[in-house]
Amino acid sequence: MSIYHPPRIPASEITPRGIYLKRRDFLAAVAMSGLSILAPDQADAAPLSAKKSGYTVSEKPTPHDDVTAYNNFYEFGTSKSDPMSYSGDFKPRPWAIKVDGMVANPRTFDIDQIMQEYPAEERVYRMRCVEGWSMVIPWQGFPLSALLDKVEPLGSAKYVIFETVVRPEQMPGQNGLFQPLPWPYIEGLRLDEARNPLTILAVGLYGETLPNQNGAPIRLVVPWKYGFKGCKSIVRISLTDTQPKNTWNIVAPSEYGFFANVNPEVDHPRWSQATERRIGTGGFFSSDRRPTLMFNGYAEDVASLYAGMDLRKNF
Ligand SMILES: Nc1nc2c(c(=O)[nH]1)N[C@H]1C(S)=C(S)[C@@H](COP(=O)(O)O)O[C@H]1N2
Ligand SMILES: [Mo]
Repeated sequence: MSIYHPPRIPASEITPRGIYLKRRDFLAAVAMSGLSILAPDQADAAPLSAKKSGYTVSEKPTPHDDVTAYNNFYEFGTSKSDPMSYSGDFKPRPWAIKVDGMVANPRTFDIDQIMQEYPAEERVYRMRCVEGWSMVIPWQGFPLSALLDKVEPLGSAKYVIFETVVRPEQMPGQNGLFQPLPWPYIEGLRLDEARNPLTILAVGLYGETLPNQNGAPIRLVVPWKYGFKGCKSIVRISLTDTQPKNTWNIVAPSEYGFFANVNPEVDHPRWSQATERRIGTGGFFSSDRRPTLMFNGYAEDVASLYAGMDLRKNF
C-alpha cells in the first residue's frame, strides 16, 4: 500500500563515486586557492578525541566518503545524496536538548556541556538499514544510560522517545511541496533497550564532530536494530509509560514496527532481509552481498532483552 522506503536496485543505488569525488576535489581546490569555502560536510567538522573502547567489529570500516555521502535523512530530501548536498546551511550550534517526561530531574542540556560531561569513546558498529544495505561506522559517542542516570527516570517510566529538530528554513525536505514524512521525526526505545550498554548517543564519526548529513550535533545509534531507529539531530528525549508511535510505524504500519530488531528470518513485506549489500567495499561494478546476522551480530549482548517474545512478531 505504501510507497515509502522502496528497496533500491543495486546498480542505481550508489551515488557514482566520480560525482562526489569530483565535487570534493573541486571544493578542495577552491579551499587551497585561499577562499574560505569548505565542503558542506566539513564546514562544522572539528577534531574529536575519543578513547578506544572494547566495542569493535572484525570487518573493515566503510570509507569515510561513503558514510557521509550515502545517507537517509529525509529532512534534507529523499535521495541518498540529498543530505550531503543540501545540509550545508544547517547550523548544529548553538544546540539545546531537553530531557523531560517521567523523570525526577528534567533538564535542558547544551551540546557543548554534554560533550564535556560525557567524554566520547569510539564505538565501531555495524549499521544495517531496513532497505537492505549496510556499513561499518566508527562512531564517537557515549552510553545513553549515562544521560538517563542524570535525569533519574521515575519507576513508572517504561519507554524513551527521541525527537529530531524541525527547521524548514534549514532543512529543504521540510519545506518543499512534497513532504515525505510527518515532522518531527520520532523514534522510541523500551527503557531497558535504551539502557543497554550498546546504545549510544553519537556526537562524532571518524574522529570528527558529526557531519550534518549524519545527524549533527547528536544522534541515536542502536546497532542491533534497523537504521531508522537511529534518530538524528535530537532536540528532545522524553520518558513515558506508554509505547510511543515511531515515524516509520505511523506512515507504514504493515512494513515498519516499533522493535525493528535486525532479523534475517523475518522478511520485509516487499523484500528479503536474509542478505545485505555492504556499501563501499564492492567496487564500482560489483556488489558485496553478505548474509544478515541475527540482531545484526549483537545477539550475545541483546537477545536476553527479548526472552519470551516471539522474534518473528517483534519486527
Ligand atoms: N531525523 C531523521 N533521522 C533518521 C532518518 C531520517 O530520515 N530522519 N533516517 C533513518 C534511516 S532510515 C537510517 S538508515 C539512518 C541512516 O543514518 P546515516 O545516514 O548516518 O547512515 O538514519 C535514520 N535516522
Ligand atoms: Mo534506513
